[in-house]
Amino acid sequence: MGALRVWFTHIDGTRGSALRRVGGAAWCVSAVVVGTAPFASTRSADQRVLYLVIATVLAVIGLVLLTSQGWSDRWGALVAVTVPTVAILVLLARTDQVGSMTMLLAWPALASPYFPQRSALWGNLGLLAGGMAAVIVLTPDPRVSWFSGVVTVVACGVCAITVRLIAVHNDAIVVSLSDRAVRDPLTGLLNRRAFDERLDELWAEGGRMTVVFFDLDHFKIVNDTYGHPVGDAVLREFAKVLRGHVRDGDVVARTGGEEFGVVMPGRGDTNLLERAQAVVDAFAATRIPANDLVLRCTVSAGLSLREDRHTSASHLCRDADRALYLAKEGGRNQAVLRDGELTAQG
Ligand code: GH3
Ligand code: MG
Ligand code: MG
Repeated sequence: MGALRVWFTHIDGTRGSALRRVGGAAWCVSAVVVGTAPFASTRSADQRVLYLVIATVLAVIGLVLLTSQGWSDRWGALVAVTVPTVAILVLLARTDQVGSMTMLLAWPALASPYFPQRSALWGNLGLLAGGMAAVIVLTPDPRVSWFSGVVTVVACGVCAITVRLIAVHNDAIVVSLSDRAVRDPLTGLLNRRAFDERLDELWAEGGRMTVVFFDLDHFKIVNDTYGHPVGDAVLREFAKVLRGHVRDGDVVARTGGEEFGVVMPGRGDTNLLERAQAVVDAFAATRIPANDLVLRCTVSAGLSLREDRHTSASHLCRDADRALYLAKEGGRNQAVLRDGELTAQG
């Protein structure tokens, strides 16, 4: 059970790796069953060889699905889909015991949806259709007909396409769930938890960084005067302004009700105070339509640059908080930088 939980909790990226691992394990278990079963019953030597070949094919697919995380998908698909398909087709073309063995082609066909490129699926179905036509012409087994060939190709196609649709749906759910876990639904910015996590990561990297906290001014009055929905519109508007002023790599979050945080990694020497003040000024100049009115609101900001005296990320944040407090005390609608023991105002 523990191992199963580990599989499912490590779902990441497209074509969920958990799905791939479950599929891989199923293939390997099937390989063991198919490889050993004929020896526990009365089978001819020829049939036992056939079953062993089939078990090998299943084991190859299973092992590739389990271990190909680091491989390029192209190679994974080649080994888990194309090679077994060709191997089975050659086997079918040469034996007079085809019977229901054509259904073996379903195994690599079912492996194809685990690989993101569509060519793994469509290419394999094309190979399968052409290969089956060749098998029908070449096989010494008179029981193999065009009808059974068409049924095989259609059945494999339907199974593979169904699994692919499920996998794509699964990917979409995983992406949306992981996105929802880190985003604030009102503004679309990162939430507090994601902010703290990114802050800790950047702190651990050890480089230069600056934390800025923004807090809307007298926001309670906005809510009390115009109502909560108008307050929400103001929050969304500020998020828009903030987004317009950050650079790639900055971490931007709504850290609380009307509080926002930005972590700017790797920039300690540029005009940080001016940049924060630019956000403050842009917001003060923004006309926010609300019901029949147009509102103007302001925001205060506090900044702190990482310095040697900072012992932790929360120490750095405390300094940014302190600067924000000074900005409020100094009359609001301004940015204040906490720099060592000195405090400069923008
Ligand atoms: P200051 O200038 O000192 O920051 O004053 P303030 O009124 O902005 O601060 P205060 O902490 O007194 O009020 C914050 C308000 O933010 C209170 C709360 O109703 C409001 N708020 C918190 N979350 C939300 C939200 O999601 N939507 C709306 N509309 N209001 C919110
Ligand atoms: Mg506040
Ligand atoms: Mg406030």
